[in-house]
Order: sequence, then structure tokens, then C-alpha cells
Amino acid sequence: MSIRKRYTGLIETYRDRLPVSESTRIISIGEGNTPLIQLQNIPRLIGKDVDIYVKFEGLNPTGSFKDRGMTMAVTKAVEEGSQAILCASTGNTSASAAAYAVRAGIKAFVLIPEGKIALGKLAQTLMYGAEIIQINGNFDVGMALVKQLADHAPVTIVNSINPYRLEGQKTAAFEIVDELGTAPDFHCLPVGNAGNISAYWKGYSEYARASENLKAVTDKRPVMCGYQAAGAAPFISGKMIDHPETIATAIRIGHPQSWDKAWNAQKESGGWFDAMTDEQILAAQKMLSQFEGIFCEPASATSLAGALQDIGAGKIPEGSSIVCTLTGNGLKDPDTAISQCKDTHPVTIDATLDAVKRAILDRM
Ligand code: AN7
Repeated sequence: MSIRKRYTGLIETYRDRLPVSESTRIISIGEGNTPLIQLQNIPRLIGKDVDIYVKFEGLNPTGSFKDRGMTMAVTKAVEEGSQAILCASTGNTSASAAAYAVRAGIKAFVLIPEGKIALGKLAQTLMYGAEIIQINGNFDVGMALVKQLADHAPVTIVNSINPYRLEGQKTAAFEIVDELGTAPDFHCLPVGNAGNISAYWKGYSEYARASENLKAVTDKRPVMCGYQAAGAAPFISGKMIDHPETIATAIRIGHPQSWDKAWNAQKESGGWFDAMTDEQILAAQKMLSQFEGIFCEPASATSLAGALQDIGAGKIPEGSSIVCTLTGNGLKDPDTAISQCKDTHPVTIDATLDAVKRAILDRM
């Protein structure tokens, strides 16, 4: 009997492609190595010959892709002697920063827009014990403050303007190529600050370059498709937006921090940006739950919403392989989920064998 090597996180797995040395103390909670799930029912339902995979990042330790960047950013912050980290957040970054700060034994300060972060994200950030500072302003306002604060307090910023964040996040592209043996034809992502789409492009590009001397990986790179919420779509309007609004609070962002990097990914890959309405986003979220058994948060479903639209329009042709990143777990936002299922609220009946039997048989 052989014992499989214990998985100890993405830095250990890809350490030759990341800025760490033999003596670096790695701050990890076992992030990465998330499943690439092939959709079975949705392609049949839409009647298209497409191979769609979802990279379910909601299965990271704090329930979002942010953990990939946070393991790297906090590892480097600790290596550089930092005692505290700081971020502005729509929820997921704050939860991740809080957890990795605990692991490292340092302090986390998080700035969040009051009343505009999903309940699960608030719950976990409270439990991890971060210093939560609510502001009566949106994410963009918080982000601007965080950038100024760096000159006024001894803290390390762990938003995606911290270059180590994207280093960690690029490993998701490595995992996909390692698993498929090649890159997909199209890669679809929700876009907020545009750090993740930039990180994936970096990852695909590094692997493509490495293929020159390493036969195991491919020189292929996907077409990158970035999808935003219609009320928060600066990449579609071509300019920053001051009052972004969407039910997908994770991507309620009007001033993306990785503006140039993301445009570069779009241009180099021959890809595009597009906007999805809140209705399209929620429909895709529900579809994943009801037809594939995959529960992601609203913002995450923006990638599938976009893919489905563009498959329907033929912009993504039949015969294509497509990866959609599902950035966060559905459990993060129970309020939005429950309000979507108003018509299917559970019935309450007498606790008798007869009543339960009737309830089941009536619904067969
Ligand atoms: C679920 O947590 O910006 O385009 O502060 O939580 O890399 O910004 C979250 C972003 C997509 C957008 N999906 O990624 C934050 C934050 C989910 C997210 C995005 C976010 P980027």
C-alpha cells in the first residue's frame, strides 16, 4: 500500500515558480488544489456541443480564491517582518486576510463597506477575530483610504495591489494546465478589481513560456473572457464608475485596481469583456445549483452567465473547451440564496408518519 503525499498548500506545490526560498516560513491553510468539475447537465440543457469545466474556488479554506493570493502575501509580509496586515474588501479578501493573519500570529485590519458584505463573510471574519472597521462608503472609497494609510501606519497592504497576491493566484492556471494537459480554448472569469484575470493570464503565460524547455506543459494559452455586473462594469464603459451597484456585492467595484494588467490580458489573448445583468447572474447561480449540484456565490456565477451568453451567440464556438472560475462558495451569501428560492420555501406539516408519507408521495 502506498501512502499519498499529504497536500500542504500551493506554495509547496509550485515553490519553483514562486518567490520563496528554502528558509521562508510558509503561512498556509492548505489552499489550492481545488476541483476542476466537468459540467454534465448544462451543456445538454443548452443543446450545445461544448466542454465546460468549472474551477470551484469556493472550496478553498476560507471559501474563496483569495486564499491563493493571501498565502503568498502573508508569507512575504511575515518574512519581511510585518506585524499587521490591512485591506479594503467587499468581503472575501477580508475573510481570507483575517484567517491567514491568525495562522501567522499577526494582526489583521479590514475596511468593509457597511451593510454591503454578504452575511457569511462577515460571520467568518468576526470568528477569525480581525479588527473590522466598517465605513460609510463603498469598496473603492475604502481602497483609496487603504492606499493612503500605508504611509501613516506600520501595516502591509494585502489587497491585490500587493504583487505577491497575483503570484499566488496565478497557480490556479497551473493547476488547470497540469490537470487537462493543455490550456482550455476559453477561460471565463468574473471581474471586479481585475486582479484574478490578470493573475490567470500571468500563470498561463508563464507555463506557455516554460514549455520551450519542458515538454510536459503546453504553449497554448486561452482566450480570456472577463464578465462584470452590468451596474459595476467599468471595463465595458471604458472608464471608472463612482457608484457601482449589483446584487453580486463581491464585485460591486467601480475603480478596478488592475486596470492596465487586465486590458493587457484581453488584448494579448484576443479576449473580451462584457456585462451581465443581475438577473443573468442569479439565473446562472441557480442553474449551477439545480442542474449540477454546485453552489457558488452570485459574483462567481457571472463567469458562467457570460459563457452561456457567448456560447449561445456563437462567439464561443461549438467544439470549444471552456473553463469558468467559480470564485467563491454559495454559503458566503445565504440571504441572496434564500430570497431567490421564495417560491420553494419548505412546507411545515405534522410530525406524523402519515403526514410525512403523504407529503413525499404528493411530490414524487
Ligand atoms: C467571489 O474581497 O475584491 O477581479 O475585496 O470576492 O480579482 O477583484 C473580491 C472580489 C470575483 C473579483 N468573485 O475578483 C474583495 C474583492 C468573488 C470575489 C471577485 C471577487 P477580482
